[in-house]
Amino acid sequence: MAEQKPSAIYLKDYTVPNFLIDKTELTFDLDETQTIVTSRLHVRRNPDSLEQTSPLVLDGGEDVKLIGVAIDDYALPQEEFAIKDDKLVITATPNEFVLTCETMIEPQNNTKLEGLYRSSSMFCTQCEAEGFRHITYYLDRPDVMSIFTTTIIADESRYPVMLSNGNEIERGKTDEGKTFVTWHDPFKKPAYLFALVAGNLEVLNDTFTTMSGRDVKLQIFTEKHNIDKVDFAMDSLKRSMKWDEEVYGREYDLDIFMIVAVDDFNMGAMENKGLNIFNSSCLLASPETTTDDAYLRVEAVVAHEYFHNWSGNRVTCRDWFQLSLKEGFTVFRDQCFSADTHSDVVKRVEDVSFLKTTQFAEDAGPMAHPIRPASFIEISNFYTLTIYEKGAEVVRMIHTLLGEEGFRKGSDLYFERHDGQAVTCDDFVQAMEDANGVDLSQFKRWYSQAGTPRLTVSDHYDEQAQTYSLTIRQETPPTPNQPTKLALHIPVKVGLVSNANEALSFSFAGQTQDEVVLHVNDVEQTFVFEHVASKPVPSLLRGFSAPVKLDYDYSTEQLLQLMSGDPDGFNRWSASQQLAVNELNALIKQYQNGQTLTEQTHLVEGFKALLADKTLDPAMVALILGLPSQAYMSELAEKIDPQAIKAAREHLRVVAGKALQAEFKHVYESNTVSEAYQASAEQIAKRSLKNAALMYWVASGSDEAKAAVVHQYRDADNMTDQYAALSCIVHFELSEADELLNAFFEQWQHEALVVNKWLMLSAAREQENGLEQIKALMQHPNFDIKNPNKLRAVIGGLGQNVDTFHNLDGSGYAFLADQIILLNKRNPQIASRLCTPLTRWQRMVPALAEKMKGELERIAQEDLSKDVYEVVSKSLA
Ligand code: B3K
Ligand code: ZN
Repeated sequence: MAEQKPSAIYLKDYTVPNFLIDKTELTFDLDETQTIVTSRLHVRRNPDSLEQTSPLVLDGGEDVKLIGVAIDDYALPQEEFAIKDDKLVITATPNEFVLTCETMIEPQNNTKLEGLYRSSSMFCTQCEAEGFRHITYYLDRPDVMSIFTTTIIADESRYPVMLSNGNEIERGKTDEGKTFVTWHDPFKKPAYLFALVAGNLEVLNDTFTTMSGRDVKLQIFTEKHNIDKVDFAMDSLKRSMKWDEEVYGREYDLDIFMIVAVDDFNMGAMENKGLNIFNSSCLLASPETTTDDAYLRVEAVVAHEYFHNWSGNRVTCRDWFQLSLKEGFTVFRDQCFSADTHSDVVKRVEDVSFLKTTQFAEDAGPMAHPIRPASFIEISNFYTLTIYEKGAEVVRMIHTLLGEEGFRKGSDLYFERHDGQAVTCDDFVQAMEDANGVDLSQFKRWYSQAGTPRLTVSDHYDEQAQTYSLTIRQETPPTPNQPTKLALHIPVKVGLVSNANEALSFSFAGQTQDEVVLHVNDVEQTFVFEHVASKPVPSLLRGFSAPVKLDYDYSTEQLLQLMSGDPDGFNRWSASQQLAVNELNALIKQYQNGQTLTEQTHLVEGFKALLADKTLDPAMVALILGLPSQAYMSELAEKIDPQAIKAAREHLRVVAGKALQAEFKHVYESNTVSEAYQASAEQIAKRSLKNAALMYWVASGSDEAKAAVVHQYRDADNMTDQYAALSCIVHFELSEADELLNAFFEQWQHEALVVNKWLMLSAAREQENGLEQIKALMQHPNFDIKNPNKLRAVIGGLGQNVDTFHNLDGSGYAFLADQIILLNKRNPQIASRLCTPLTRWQRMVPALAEKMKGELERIAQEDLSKDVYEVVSKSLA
């Protein structure tokens, strides 16, 4: 490890800034060899600070070279300032002054993709969370909010488009014949929302008329060859703007809203004020090159970033411990938008399935943290599933507790009370409490307590008294630095189902009803339902009303019954998953004991009823057919045995495929879409069912199915069908696998995003010499280690490749560790993300755990970036 170990910072140590910056004037002289940034900061002492004589300390970075600094145009001599630990320290300052700084940076050498950098032929920025300090010296913290005016100077022939936040206010020529453009953003904002783009870009123009009748200019910029792929994003943007007006009463505020697509981006997208910057994978869409899933992602990310304009930008975070204030709330908002646009049950199943697979695993590992962490070493490591997805679940629970109207009253008060401020999660909950006259103090423990609570449920039916009681115990397991846990306030939505598969009504709290939200707020509680006509099957945690694990000892018959008859669509899926999990667990045991895997399965009965039910949404049927994933079964396992899980899943799929061959063939054939491609709920649903059925049908070994899948590949007019067929062909190693994988590359080699799909599928392909294949992919001319999408494609594929990644000789883990070491300094954010599978080492079966741990220890020997250091040291603690 590095000589000096990076140290943590703590929420409890928060103090207000000693100085404020009212106005920020920036000039960028862009050039391929060096970029000169001049800043004029209108600084004054913060009257609320307890330190009225402290020096001015500005954040900077090792990549920022100071050329000169002046106070009120007096150039400071060497002895009047110092650079210490990347910070610019000025001991003596007036109480109010203009600080001028001239700095030099080299965006072309910036491989971290943080601050100002080059992607393809453009300049672009990424400043959240602490990227701005790599552009110039600044008070780079979200509670310092300023009015920005930005001038960009560049050679117009190479950079005809020059963008920044707000409105363009001036344009002209410099004495040297370069072009300058000045932008002014009238809204105060923290530096993390600053953005700049310069390049040779094409634009798609549109307009949106807001609810008060203002016309807003909408622009999406891409490189020339991609401009034909942004219509769907533009449409999504307009629908998001409308939705936020209708559902939250939020109107857009500037005269212009711009989005730019860039190829090299560490994450999905960024909500910079008025100038969102997107990873091209989250913006571009065309039927031929983009799958349905990717269309839905584009729609969700466009909405998410747009919604941040209020939940994040107009009201921002006081400090980075409050990150979930904007991210949890905004994820909740984008989830609701997608649910309203498509099917709410399908959307909920997808989101919950993702949460239970990935966030639950994080919450059970060495990086577990509450949605408002108490400390961190590197904030970039805290853009996590917990902050985002669990954060959204916490907001959703508030919504469940207050109801639609109460929640809206709360959000109105929150936006009105805090417009233009940098606030905390407490402020959010306070607004919800004040608008509704409720006390959420116990509920707030969700913000400070990590770990996934487990609810253990038992029941009793008293036939004579016609009462049914549910006893619920809650327990949250210990997590790092939190050995003991307090009881949480958990909303548990419950309904009762009769043996005849009908909703059973009951009286609860003096009211007759079909469904109730139980307030679980103690370690153990019993809830009594009265006037229950017959012994019910409980339908628990409907709609996944809280992010918890639930234990109730359902019999197979009860699960089959709920799967086909629960009036709550979400719980039909839940029951099917539980049934499949039970069967997979039995198969895993058999595999581990060296027994022959049983051919008997009740899941087939459930599937049969499901496939025959014509009233169901095809998308729901497809979701129910989806076997619990390798990752989900891993999350549930006491000790993860990847080979056993894989064998069990493959076996169950083949058994079901064979037992229901005719049914799958029929469903496959009757769900073809003959109309032109649309990313509509209806078409997506049909394609998802058709392709789910195809997988089982091919698994059955039928020659007809094999011919059908190859035919589908060759005949497809959209990427969803083409890729589904290719994945199936590769997965089952049909004789055409090599030929068609090559053909796929040949066809799409000029479409970077499709090449990524090819890289991923090729890397995930289970073959004897798997690791050699992966190494070859990383040498392929279309691979580029500097591009995070390509790296994620190959390493993501490796992660899915059970035989190669979890090879008992440890070679898969060693290869991953090599990549982490290679990227550690070059792109610390990406390197740190790549560590995730290794952080789970304690959950693996001993032989694999030891190998993973060995690799973490090897990484720990290196001179580590803060990002990788934090994850590795916490994993080994
Ligand atoms: N706010 C950004 C994420 C920034 C991540 C910085 N490492 C995207 C989003 O959540 O909308
Ligand atoms: Zn966000």
